[in-house]
Formats: sequence, C-alpha cells, structure tokens
Amino acid sequence: MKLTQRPFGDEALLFSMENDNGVTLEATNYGARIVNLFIPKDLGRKNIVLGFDSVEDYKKETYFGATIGRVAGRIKKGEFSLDEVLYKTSVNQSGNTLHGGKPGFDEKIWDFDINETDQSVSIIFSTNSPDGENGFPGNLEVSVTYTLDNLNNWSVRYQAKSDKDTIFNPTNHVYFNLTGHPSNPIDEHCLQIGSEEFAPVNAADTTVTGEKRGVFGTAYDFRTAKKLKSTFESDDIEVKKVQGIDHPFFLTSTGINHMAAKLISPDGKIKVEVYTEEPVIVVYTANFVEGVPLMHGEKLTQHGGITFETQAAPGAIEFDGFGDIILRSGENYTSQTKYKIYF
Ligand code: G6D
Repeated sequence: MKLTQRPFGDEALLFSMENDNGVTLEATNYGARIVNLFIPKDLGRKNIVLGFDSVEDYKKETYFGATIGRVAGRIKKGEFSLDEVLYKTSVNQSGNTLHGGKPGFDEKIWDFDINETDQSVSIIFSTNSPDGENGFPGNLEVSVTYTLDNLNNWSVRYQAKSDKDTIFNPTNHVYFNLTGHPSNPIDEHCLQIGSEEFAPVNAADTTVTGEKRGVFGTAYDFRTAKKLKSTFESDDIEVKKVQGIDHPFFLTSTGINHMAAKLISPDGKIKVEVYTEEPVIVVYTANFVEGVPLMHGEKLTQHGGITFETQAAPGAIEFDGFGDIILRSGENYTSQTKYKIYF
C-alpha cells in the first residue's frame, strides 16, 4: 500500500492511495471528495469516476465526488420541524435546500489524518459545522474515513456527534463511468439494484411526492441487471420528469455484507458492487450537464455518469416510512458504505 500527497490548488491537497494491485483512489480535503479512481496500469489505467483536475473547476461544479451534508437531497421549502420547533434552512435550488444548502460540506476544507496498515490505507477527513450553520441546530463534529484495501474495496465511513438534537443524513456524490470516458454515456452499462420500491418525484423541483411505488414492470425495475439504455429510452413518466434517473430506491436488504447494487461496464470486464448500512440509494444519472467544465479535457455528456448516494430517503423528516434522520444530542452517528471493484 502506498499513500502520497500533492497540492491541488488553493489550500487543498490531493491524496493518492494505491493498493498492491495498482488500484489508485485519489481524494482531496476540499469537500472531502473523491477525485479519481484508477484501475491498474496494465488495464489502461482507466479512471472510472468523474472528476476535475483542480479545485478551481470544483468551485464551478461542486458536488462531483463530494461528501454531502448536513442533509443529502432536498428539504422542501427549506423548512423542517423537529420536536415541534420549526427550523429554516438555507435555500439554494428552486426554493428548496439541496444537499445541505450553501456552503455545504462539499465546499469546506476538511482537516485530515492518515492511517496505514499492511493491507489498507485510510484518510480520515474531519470538520465542525457550527450551531445554526445553514439553519441546522447543534454544533456538529463530523468525520469521513475513506479506506482502500488490497481486496479492491473502497469504503466510506461517517461518524458524527451533535450537542443539540438535529437532523443528519450525509452521503457521497461520486459518479461512476466504467468506460473511463465522461464523453461516453452510460447507456450500455448494466445496472442491478436490490430494490422493490422507489420514490416518485415532483416534476417541478425533484422533491419526493411522499409516495412509495413498486418497481415491478416499470423502467425502474433493476432487480435483475439490465442496460440503462432501456430506462433512458422508455416513456415512463418518472424518466421523462427528470430525463433519466434521479430517484430514491428503497433497499430490500441492507448491511455491509449485503450487495445493494451493481454496475457492469459495457464490455463486462469492470464491475462495481455497492454494500451499505443505509436503507436507500438515490441514483442520479447526470441528467443535466450544461456548463460543466471539461473533465481531463473531455466534455461530460448527458448520462455520462451514475451516482449511488447511500442515505435515508430525501423527505425522511416529512414522510413516514422514508427513514429516520434525527440525531439526538450526544448520540454517536455511524454509517458505512463499501464499493467493491472487479476488473
Ligand atoms: C443529486 O438528486 C440530486 C440531483 O437532482 C442533483 O441535480 C444532483 O445531485 C447534483 O443527486
């Protein structure tokens, strides 16, 4: 295992973790974000995630690869009630709070620490979000640990504690494209998700409607692996609303040893499996890409990437059955997601 670091623009650093098989995961403390994930040199050193070459570009298009918080997804009208107190959060998209408002976790410069063992290497990013930041109650201490091991697992582990009752629902916003080219749409990738229900969204602003709908017979039935193309080309009303997928999928089984989702490259040679303790995966397929800076010299195409945002469902604070995102004062929050890479 090897860990190196180099400047990445502004005050940020880029950390490079390489395992004994030549898999390289690169992360920056700007947004505690994943920047690159290379498969080994003898396979063409493909970068299978989307990212930019410097912090400057991330400042234009901020969620790529980032840690998202305090609350991933949309909080309708930037308002929520907790124990009968109404809180107002920073509104940053169509009258709603998206991904924790502005500035979110994705724009912070995080502190860092490193942990190396024989078989794995970890970077621990940590930060404090002060009481009232973006309207959320409680001083929140949060850390995100990225670990790469010699079994080609990349894991993400969150830990947090607040000094007041609050809500907390972080995620990671990395996009995969297993062809290594953001200019290739993911149409020919196969996707499998262990989910029998998804949450429809409102066309106007992509907030969830509060309904849970069976996937059976819809374009969102990924219980067995199928090509994304068939979904993108379908007439399904939900697909039309968002021009692809931008929906929460409720997982039938969770836990770090249960595969929740799988993505397979068009040639079948590269696979990424997702394992998570979270109840939901929000899948977003880069439906709107206008104005995104070049990615290593290439233009990102519509459907040029796919996210697996493991979390409780957006709308959890509003709707029953959408998950519990209340973090009580002094309670330890932990959650883990793992991506297993095959090539
Ligand atoms: C998320 O669900 C959201 C999308 O709607 C958003 O546009 C994207 O992040 C940037 O996945």
